[in-house]
Amino acid sequence: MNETDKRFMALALSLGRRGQGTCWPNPAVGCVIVRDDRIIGRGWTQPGGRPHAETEALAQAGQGARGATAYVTLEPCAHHGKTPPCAEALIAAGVSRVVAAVEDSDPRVAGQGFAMLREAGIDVVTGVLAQQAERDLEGFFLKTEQGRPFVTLKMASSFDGRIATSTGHSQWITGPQARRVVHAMRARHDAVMVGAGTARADDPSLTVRDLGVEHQPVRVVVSRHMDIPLMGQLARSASKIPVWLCHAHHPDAERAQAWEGLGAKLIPCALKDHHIDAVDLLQQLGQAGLTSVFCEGGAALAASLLAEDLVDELIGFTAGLTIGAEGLAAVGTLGLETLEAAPRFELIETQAVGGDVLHRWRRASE
Ligand code: AOF
Ligand code: ZN
Repeated sequence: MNETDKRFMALALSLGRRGQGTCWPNPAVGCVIVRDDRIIGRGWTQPGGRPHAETEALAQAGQGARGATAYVTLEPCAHHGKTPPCAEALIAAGVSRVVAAVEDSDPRVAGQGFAMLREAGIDVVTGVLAQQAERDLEGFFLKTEQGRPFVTLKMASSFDGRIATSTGHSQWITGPQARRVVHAMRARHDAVMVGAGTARADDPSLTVRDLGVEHQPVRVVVSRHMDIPLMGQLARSASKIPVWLCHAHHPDAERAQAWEGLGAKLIPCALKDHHIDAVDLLQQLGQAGLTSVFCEGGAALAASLLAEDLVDELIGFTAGLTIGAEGLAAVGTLGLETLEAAPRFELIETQAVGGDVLHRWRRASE
């Protein structure tokens, strides 16, 4: 591994990130093709997951790819999908060297892409900036290995950890800058998710606004009885921007029909202690293709995800106001008796955003 390889891989990683939130169920891969130290092709996985990053980059490079080096953030695929495998395309283009960050965990690939390249006499180097690639592709790996998407739990709360007053007044705790940052975060996830209580109390649209971004994440609403107002913002926009309703089996037929008529996708989930089972919920979302979910509350959904150890990252926006013990706590009951049993996270970032503080935490490594 040399410095030049790292430099071009860093570029491939940044290109790969452009696809985040838009290319599910596929991973957001980046690719750079370099010849004589010059970049002759760049690509990233396209919306909906196809074309793959390599196809895009090879098309730009054209004949120049002969004898060039391809930098890819994920092992090139080896399977025949709608188009032939990327490994084959790289071989056919005459690339002489392939530098990859990480192996693909999809069982259809899992080392076979590298094997195909090596068999064709291509020099293959792996593991370049692997740690960064693993982070960027974590949701895809979780989906293929555990069947569930990566979960980010975001909460905007007062200094004393409240998300609303006792009368349910919650708009706005944090300032406009924090809200803008939240919109950018939404755009990088495959889906935004809230519980029914939040959908009723805030009537949110859960869209990405004012950023010049066209792509919208899926809006997932977790509601056992599907009791979300049919005249609300989510319902009104369901025909244009996807709404997925995760509900209990055997829903009220009229409500189900109404939501389906509006264009919503209905996802029946198992129950646990009279609530939607968070484990089953995430398995269903993984099966539907999502690799990352940005959960924006409320307290009950947050608690059920935390209780099942399903939160990979926490993002808090803390505002400089206090609401008091009568306010609504950010997280519902967890039934803990000792601190040892509390879900723990490691701090990875703090930042002032307007008049609020942003803090990001990651699941603590055991
Ligand atoms: C690549 N480059 O840019 C991506 C890859 O359904 P398909 O045929 O599009 O294949 C999806 C699989 O391809 C996906 O599960 C993952 O293994 C790989 N994704 N591979 O060579 C890419 N996005
Ligand atoms: Zn491919």
